[in-house]
Amino acid sequence: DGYPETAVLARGLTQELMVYKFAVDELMTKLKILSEEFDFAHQHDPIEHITSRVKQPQAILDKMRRKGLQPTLAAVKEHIEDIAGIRVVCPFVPDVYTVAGILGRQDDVEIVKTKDYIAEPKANGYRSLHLIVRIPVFLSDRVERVKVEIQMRTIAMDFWAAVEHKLFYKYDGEAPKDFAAELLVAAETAADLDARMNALHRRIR
Ligand code: 0O2
Repeated sequence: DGYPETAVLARGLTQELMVYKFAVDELMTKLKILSEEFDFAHQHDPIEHITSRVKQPQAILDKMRRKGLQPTLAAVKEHIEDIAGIRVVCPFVPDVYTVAGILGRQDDVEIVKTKDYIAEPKANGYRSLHLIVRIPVFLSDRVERVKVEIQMRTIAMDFWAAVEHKLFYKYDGEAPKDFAAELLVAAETAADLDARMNALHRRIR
């Protein structure tokens, strides 16, 4: 973007971002094991699917600017907690807490922060359980403790969030008047669907 210091930082970040990929790889393996073993032990897989991503250097710098922070490597590491991101989508609401609980009890997983937007949805209706975890990554000459953001939600919550993300970005913050109210109703409809599906699941079991 023409700023020499951010160009230098973007290059430095590319190297730094490697450990975030390793942290994501480790957590993806943990979650896959959890999914498979829980299914075997309880005849129910609490995970529908998992996706992951490491934020692009430019997206990290854009977020620093939005937050009004100095674009230094130390500041990025401290303030951007979703450089490494994993999204766990579960069939039912209780599965979200089951997976979070099992993961949090693992010795090498440190829960840094929990934001429960399922218990307390955001004003726009957004629901998800967000965990910031820290896990050790063993490198050739050192161990790095790397932060990863894990977003956990049901299929219905994921549907709402994916579509809301699209609509919100399309309107660029200048949405029609009734837009927010419609989104909120849609989020409540999704939550109702979750409750109905969970009730059916409980009856079958
Ligand atoms: P993107 O484009 O998904 O990467 P932070 O801004 O992360 O430092 P904050 O705002 O306290 O701190 O984090 P929070 O509330 O835990 O939310 C972080 C991420 O959750 C967002 O990342 C989104 O992915 C998701 N999220 C939060 N609120 C909403 C929402 O209302 N709608 C949707 N669709 N997603 C949401 P980014 O980097 O903001 O965006």
